[in-house]
Amino acid sequence: MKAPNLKAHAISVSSRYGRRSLPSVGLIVAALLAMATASACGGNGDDKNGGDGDGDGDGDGDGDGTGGTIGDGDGTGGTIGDGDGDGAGGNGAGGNGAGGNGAGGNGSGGGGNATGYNCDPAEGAIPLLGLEEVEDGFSEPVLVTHAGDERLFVVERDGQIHIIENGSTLPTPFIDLTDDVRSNQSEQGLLGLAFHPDHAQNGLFYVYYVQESGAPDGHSVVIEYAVMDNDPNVADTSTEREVLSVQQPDWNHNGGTIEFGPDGMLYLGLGDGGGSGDPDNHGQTVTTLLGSLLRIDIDGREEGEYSIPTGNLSEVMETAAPEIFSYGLRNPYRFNFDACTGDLYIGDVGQNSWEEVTITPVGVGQLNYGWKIMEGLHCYSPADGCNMTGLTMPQIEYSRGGSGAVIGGTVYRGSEIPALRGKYFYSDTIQSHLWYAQYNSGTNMVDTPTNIGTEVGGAGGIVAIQNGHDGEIYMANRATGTVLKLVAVE
Ligand SMILES: [Ca+2]
Ligand SMILES: [Ca+2]
Repeated sequence: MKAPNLKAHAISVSSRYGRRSLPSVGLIVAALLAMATASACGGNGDDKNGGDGDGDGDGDGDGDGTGGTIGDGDGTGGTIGDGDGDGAGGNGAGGNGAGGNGAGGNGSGGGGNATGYNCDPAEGAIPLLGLEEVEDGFSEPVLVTHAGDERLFVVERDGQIHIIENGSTLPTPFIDLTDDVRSNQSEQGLLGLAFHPDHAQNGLFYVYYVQESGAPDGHSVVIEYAVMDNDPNVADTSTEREVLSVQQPDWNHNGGTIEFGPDGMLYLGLGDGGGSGDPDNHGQTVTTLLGSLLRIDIDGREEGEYSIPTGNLSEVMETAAPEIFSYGLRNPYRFNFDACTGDLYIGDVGQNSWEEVTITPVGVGQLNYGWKIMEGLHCYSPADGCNMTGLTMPQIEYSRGGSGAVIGGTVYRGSEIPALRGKYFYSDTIQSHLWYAQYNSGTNMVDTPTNIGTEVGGAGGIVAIQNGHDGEIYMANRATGTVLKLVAVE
């Protein structure tokens, strides 16, 4: 594997399970890859929901997770796609043998619903593709995601989350945060939702939104909740716990994604604070959280509401705020981890000229993604002759063409369209484009993206491209109020 700064910035995924000695960078990288492979493909079941993983954490990539044998009862230990997704309680856990990642396994044992992520290689020819409506009637849906089972969770910008189950929306909202959420400006609102890796056992989930309180433009907050003891389809709002709060200096560039990584840490993308042209240079200022990718250990409570895992930026840059994993972002509205490789795909919305996607190999952090020294692959400040030393460049960029906003999507890991496995989907919500591209970790490049915006009948308004528990790709269209599924057209 080759990647800019890989040797310098590979990290250990240590965490709450304790820090391990690290034999060499090469082995760490190998171990991290092994971790991703083990957790995704080592067995049947949900890599998020854990199992009996007891990776030995010695960094040699030989994790011995036992999840594969108990996964869904068939013990095939094949791809994670073997999970039958029927959510038989007590089954379906596993596949989290965390091979030698130094984290000692993500599993907590028991419970969990099998997911259908399919990590097999792509096969066959890519068919004609289309978007099928799953459900309509939502108010500005900005995200669709899952909790490790077949339900789809739909996040509405003004503060409600709804569940689609068996093809229809449940009558009672999962949660209603309308009174807490500031959504009067177009980039504000309830923007992010992530389920704890052990959600099936502990019921915990996290929301990210711009809070009403706090002049001039609210605080961006991460709040933890648990579901009701007797009803996993309804949040227990009495369990509210504020995890993180960041003052917003302007109404725009609020990021929007929170997601658990393959290391079990919670990642949060914060924009540069807003305005235009990053007037306060937050992107390159590491003493503030704005303009950064944060990484915190939500289960480590010794230091307050979370703890700081090893491997963050401050280990190589003393002045950096401890929560920062990487920096130099303008507005990383949507990012996702590949469920099978753990690679991180960040869509960073551009200023006036270039939209970009940067793909970072699993576990690699302590990077500077460039803003506002650069916009995409081009100097921004200064406009000519900027110093690119040490900056991590995007693998994908395209012209805004006057206006645009990249929507970072996800990698197809489903079973229904085998030819798409490994393909990364992303869009431009304003230009109505929808692309797929194949990332090659060996060259750290993508092949020429294919634009299927016209083929699928337009992609305007799509603001989230996410996996369901089945690895298939679902989308939220904010403009039409619909949730869509990527399908093969007969
Ligand atoms: Ca802002
Ligand atoms: Ca960049």
